[in-house]
Formats: sequence, structure tokens, C-alpha cells
Amino acid sequence: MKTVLLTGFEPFGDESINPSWEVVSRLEGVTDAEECIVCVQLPCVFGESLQVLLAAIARYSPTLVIAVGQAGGRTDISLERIAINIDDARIPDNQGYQPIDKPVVENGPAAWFSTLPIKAIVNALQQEGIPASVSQTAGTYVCNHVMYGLLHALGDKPEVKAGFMHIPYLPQQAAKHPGSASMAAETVKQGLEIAIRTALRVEFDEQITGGTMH
Ligand code: PCA
Repeated sequence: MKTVLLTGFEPFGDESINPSWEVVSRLEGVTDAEECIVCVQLPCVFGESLQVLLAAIARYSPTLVIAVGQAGGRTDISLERIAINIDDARIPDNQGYQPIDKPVVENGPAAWFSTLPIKAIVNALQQEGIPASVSQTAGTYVCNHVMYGLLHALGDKPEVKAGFMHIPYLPQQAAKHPGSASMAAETVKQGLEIAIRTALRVEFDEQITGGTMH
């Protein structure tokens, strides 16, 4: 049986909920003949978030890790392509720490690519009528930090697939940010299930464009 590790974040900034944890926690304990899903909440804190994630990987030995985070204002489920070795926080984290232009890993490579089949996942989501796209940047806040640290830690374990998915606000959050897009928790949950199934099934990603001009 394969173990799938999903992570979501605690709320941060002015939000009282984080859609990533609202959705990820709905999949806790979902098990079938092929896979067992384990869910862990990460603090929205530089350093500590990664410690919690890496401890969970050591404990559960997953074959697939999908970290999920809120990207308020984004319009769809976005599969992150790349994480960069920079912490540059626009707002302090939940411990009041605000790094500016600090490396995630001292002397680490400039970037790590997702090892999820991101094109196949985006395609599968769109086929099911769920808005999705490839994102070329995970930002420079705690989500990028976690994605970079995750891929760096698994750099010598190509058999474990891992990556990051950003999701929009839930409708109740967007209601407080007029003009912002949102996606219902049930739709995101369905999207996450599709992403898991696709990642477990697809060994080599599809050759379809997920590029952007700008
Ligand atoms: N989103 C933030 C950090 C936690 C979260 O859910 C980000 O995009 O960096």
C-alpha cells in the first residue's frame, strides 16, 4: 500500500481559516486498496514549517507528497513548477519573523523543479471541468520555502514524487475581498483527489504546454 502525504497550512495574515487545511483535512484517513492518505497541518512559519514536514516524511515514508497552500486572488488551482532558494517575506510569518533575501538552504541550488507530473495533472483537472493551470512561481513566502525545502530534502530520492499546489480563497473568504476569485471546498477536494490519482498513475509527464508569455 502506498502512503500519500498531504499538507495544508494554518491560517495566516488577516484570515481566520486557510482553505488548504480546510480541504486537505477532509481527505484524512481516506484509504483504498492502493493508497492511504495521511494529512499534516504546517505552521505558517519559516523553518518550523519545514521541520514539521520533514518529520512527517521520516515518519510515514510516503511515495507521494503534495503540499497545498492558499494563494488569495488566484483564479484557479495552480500546480507550481518551480521553487527558488529565497525567503523574501512581504508580511511577517505567524511567529513575527520576516526574512528578506535569505536563502532557504545555505549554498543550496538556485531552484528545484516539482517532480509531480504537473502538465498531466492540469490536463486531468481541466478535463473534469475544474479550472487549473501551471504556475511559474510559488512566490517567496512560506509556501515557496516549504516547496524548496521539500524538494531539496528529496533530491536524492527520485522515487518519491513531490510538489506544491496553490489554491484560491474559499467563497466565504472571497466575500471579504470584493472582486477576488474563489473556489468551493468540494471542488478543490475533488481536484486534489484527481491530482493524487494522476500523480500515482503517470510516470512521465505529458508534453503539452503550460507556458506563459510574461
Ligand atoms: N500560503 C502562503 C503561506 C501559507 C499559505 O497557505 C504562501 O503562499 O506562501
